[in-house]
Amino acid sequence: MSEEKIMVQKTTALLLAALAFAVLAGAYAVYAHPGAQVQQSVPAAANPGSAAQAIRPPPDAGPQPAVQDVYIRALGTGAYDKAEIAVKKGIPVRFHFTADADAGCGSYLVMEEFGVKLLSRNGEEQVAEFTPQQAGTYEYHCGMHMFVGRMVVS
Ligand SMILES: [Cu+2]
Repeated sequence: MSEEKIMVQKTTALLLAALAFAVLAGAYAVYAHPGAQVQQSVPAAANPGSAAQAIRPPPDAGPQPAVQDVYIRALGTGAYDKAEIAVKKGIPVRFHFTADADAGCGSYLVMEEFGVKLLSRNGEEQVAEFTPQQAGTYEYHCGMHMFVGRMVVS
């Protein structure tokens, strides 16, 4: 009799355990899926924001400077402060030229390809504007090529 009781109790315990498992699994299935949908909706809701950010970079990274400002100085030592400058083609260049008072003939700068002829007196700045359309290397120099620099267009 007592063994039967134990068997019944064991069977009942197993059934209860199985039932409890089924209830828990069901509860998990019911609650986990809505939860998963909520978790999915969070990235989905974040996607529009990141999509907007993905749309923004092109305008931010895309627009090129309206003008490229470059600064060249003829020094009393007989050379320009920059032996080489780099600019992008298709974008206007604003070429700022200044010669030190003791720069001698360096106070006159020429860049034939772009019709640039600038004379800086007493350290005053002179500006020329032009737009290089072709990649290449162009020389700027004084009237007698003692001062020489290069502008690289890419
Ligand atoms: Cu010279």
